[in-house]
Amino acid sequence: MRRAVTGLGHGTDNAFLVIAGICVILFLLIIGLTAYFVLRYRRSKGEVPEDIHGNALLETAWTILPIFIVLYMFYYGWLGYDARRKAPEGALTVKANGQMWAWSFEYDGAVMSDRLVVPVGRPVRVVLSSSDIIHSLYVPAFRIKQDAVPGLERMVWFTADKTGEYDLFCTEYCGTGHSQMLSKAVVMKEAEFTAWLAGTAAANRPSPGAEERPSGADLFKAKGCSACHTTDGRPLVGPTLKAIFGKKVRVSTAGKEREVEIDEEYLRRSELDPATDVVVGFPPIMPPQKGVLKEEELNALVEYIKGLK
Ligand SMILES: [Cu+2]
Repeated sequence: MRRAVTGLGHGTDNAFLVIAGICVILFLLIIGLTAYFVLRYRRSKGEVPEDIHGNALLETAWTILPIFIVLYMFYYGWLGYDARRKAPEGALTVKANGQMWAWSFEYDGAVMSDRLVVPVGRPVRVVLSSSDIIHSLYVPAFRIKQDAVPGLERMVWFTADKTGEYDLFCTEYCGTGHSQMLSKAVVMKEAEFTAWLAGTAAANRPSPGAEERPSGADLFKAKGCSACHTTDGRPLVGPTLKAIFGKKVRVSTAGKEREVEIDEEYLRRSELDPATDVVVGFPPIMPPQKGVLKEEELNALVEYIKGLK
């Protein structure tokens, strides 16, 4: 598999190769000997000698040898594990948060992104958290995989050594939208990365004089809405939000079906407490945003959805 990481990534590959190599050797040895004995001592040849009972040397050997083989495998695994426990000083810190069903990445508490953007050749420390249940951040090209656990902070680090775009997955089954929980890890040259960071920070910042208001379109991605709702008419895990404002929709309210018009109040209710009215034909699985979204974020999202034509 394509690798785009220095140091630790080699350790992972080495551990894999060492363990796989030992398995292949053992497999060939055991199957080879079995096949040889089956042929050599087959009954029709009448060459079966008398039964052998006990052989101290042989039994000691096949007990002691495997112990060393297993310890050797453990040693290689330990090397990789130990090196991963502590990120180098001065590593760039990125906060990653998993939620059903999207990743969001935060730089310096200000810049938000739905992709993991990192500079090439610099160690990056990813601090993982989760808003709901266990997710797991997995970037095969970086040879990293670490669970994001609610209530705990977990850490993983790497140094990417090739620019480019790499697949980023959630690898802990986390519900209906799990397979949509995809993103990209983007490795940029240091100068490009600095420009990206500044550009994204400027886009996130309100223009001077304007009141502080996050953009609904950015929130829609950053808060993970886009993992389940499209704006182009396709249904996903949840219904599409294309041109829904003012439309009538059939919902299930406390087990009874009814028709409601999608107005501002409905949009607010559907975000804060989605279980109240569940659109018929979709599962009642959206996580409530009460206490998650700030008032201005909710307003921005409602405005954004209203404007989707
Ligand atoms: Cu997940």
